[in-house]
Amino acid sequence: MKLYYFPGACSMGPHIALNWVGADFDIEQPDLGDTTFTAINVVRQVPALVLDDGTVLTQCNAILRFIADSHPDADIGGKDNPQSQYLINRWLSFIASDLHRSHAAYFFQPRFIDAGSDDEHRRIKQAAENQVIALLRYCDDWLADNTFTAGDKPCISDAYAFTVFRWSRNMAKPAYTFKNIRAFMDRMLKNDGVKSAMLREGIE
Ligand SMILES: N[C@@H](CCC(=O)N[C@@H](CS)C(=O)NCC(=O)O)C(=O)O
Repeated sequence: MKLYYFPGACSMGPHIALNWVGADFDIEQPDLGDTTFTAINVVRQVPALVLDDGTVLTQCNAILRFIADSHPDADIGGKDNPQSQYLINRWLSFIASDLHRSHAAYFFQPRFIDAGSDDEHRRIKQAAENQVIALLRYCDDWLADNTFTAGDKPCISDAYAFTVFRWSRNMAKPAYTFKNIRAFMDRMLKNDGVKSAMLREGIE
């Protein structure tokens, strides 16, 4: 099995989950423009997970769900419990569709305006940052009463949340300055699967 990734990108969510289930896998940073990689993922994004039989899996949440469901004993996806699965899926959706996406305009303004000026880029970046901070406030409120996003032990939505929380570190109010998010991140930083993924990806 091979996970295509970039250090600290959303692919770190699946990386953490693969560690949690004890999977045997290689990792590789792709050249997004190279035809070898576009043959694997035509939309030129990580993560992509290539299984031993050559099957290619893409889309962070689908990969996370696959890892959890194919390793039920690891219990990181709400095993046999529809209510728990609902909560995990709800958080996966929120992180992908809201939190992750809001960062896109912060990092890549030219994708959001045609031939924009520096001032327009600056305003898009600021608007994106405002949106991220509002969403982080919601996460912080939730984590005041919850140890992890969907219960009292780490699951796939935590792997993704932890990964995306790191992206705000250069914003005016980074995720780690929110008290409950900080406590969540500290818990995750002590987790072996998280530590191993960060080490292997070469990030602090
Ligand atoms: N909807 C995709 C989003 C993947 C995505 O945004 N990947 C980013 C890294 S976090 C990427 O590969 N970006 C490269 C680019 O867009 O040029 C998923 O859930 O897998």
